[in-house]
Amino acid sequence: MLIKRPADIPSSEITDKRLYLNRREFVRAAAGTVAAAATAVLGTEAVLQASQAAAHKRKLSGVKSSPLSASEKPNTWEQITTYNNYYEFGTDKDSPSELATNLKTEPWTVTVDGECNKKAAYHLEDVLKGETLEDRIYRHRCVEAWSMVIPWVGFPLANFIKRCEPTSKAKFVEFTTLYDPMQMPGTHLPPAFGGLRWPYVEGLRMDEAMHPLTILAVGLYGEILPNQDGAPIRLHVPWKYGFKSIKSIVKIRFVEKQPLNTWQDQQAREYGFYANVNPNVDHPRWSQATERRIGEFFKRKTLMFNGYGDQVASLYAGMDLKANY
Ligand SMILES: Nc1nc2c(c(=O)[nH]1)N[C@H]1C(S)=C(S)[C@@H](COP(=O)(O)O)O[C@H]1N2
Ligand SMILES: [Mo]
Repeated sequence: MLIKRPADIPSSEITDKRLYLNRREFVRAAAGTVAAAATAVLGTEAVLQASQAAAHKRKLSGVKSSPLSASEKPNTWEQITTYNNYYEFGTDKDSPSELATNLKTEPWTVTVDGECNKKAAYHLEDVLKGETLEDRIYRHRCVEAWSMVIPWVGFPLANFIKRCEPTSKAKFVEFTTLYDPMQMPGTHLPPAFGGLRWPYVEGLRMDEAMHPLTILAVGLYGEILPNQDGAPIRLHVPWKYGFKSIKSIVKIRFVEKQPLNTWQDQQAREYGFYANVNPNVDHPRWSQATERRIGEFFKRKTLMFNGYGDQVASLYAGMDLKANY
């Protein structure tokens, strides 16, 4: 093992690093180690090819526009691909665009497991089989009170779920992101420096997962999804805070009990399971009443369910949304 896991690093070394490295530099140092190791194993040429695979201008064909799109002007490609949350590649907004370029997304396997009849390791091509890709312009609201409008290319998660034939015991769907410390320098960041425990896990109630607005996205602006945005396949649930929209999915599991999602597990006071966008329920450390659209100066009012209330409010009829945040 070339790279020390946080558990292998003596605490004296961590304390030492703290004296002269900030979080960002720590992740960069880890990234350097990973890149050096990759070069040693693959040779420089292979590393260069891998980074080219993630390049801009890889058009997806046969994309239809969706009637479910928001009628707002999307953010730019530049904004959507350089201002990201993807902690596996660092906690700074510009880290994922710099550190995720070499993530190997081909071939890609999504394992389907749990309460369903069609348990299998699906190649990405099989997940996409028979799907018409749609251009879906969705509002995207991060719990940190910024927002964007993103022209995803994707298809309804419901379509894939039906093909998996969940049993009557399947009440929730659990999703897991790839965890590969060799490729993901951010996973070396100890929790004391803002790191998480991996892999990243999210969950939806079955009716949320089956809702026509819930999509699996494989593209952006008509092109293959850039790695920093969750390539090759990520969830987008437009009426929920961004952290529900899990990236680079390798496992989908049908379960009877409510899954413990990463942020609720690790900061339960601040993040719940439902995470519906709600201007009336503040985050313990800041207000959720307004948001800053990336690229705009003035803040806007945050809308209940991120403006998708007409379509999703009925899912939560009779529920106390203050208790179920
Ligand atoms: N695996 C994984 N998925 C993730 C995250 C993450 O850190 N790791 N961050 C989440 C958060 S907090 C947000 S706001 C969105 C950001 O998506 P974007 O970078 O495509 O805008 O991804 C979500 N999915
Ligand atoms: Mo977020």
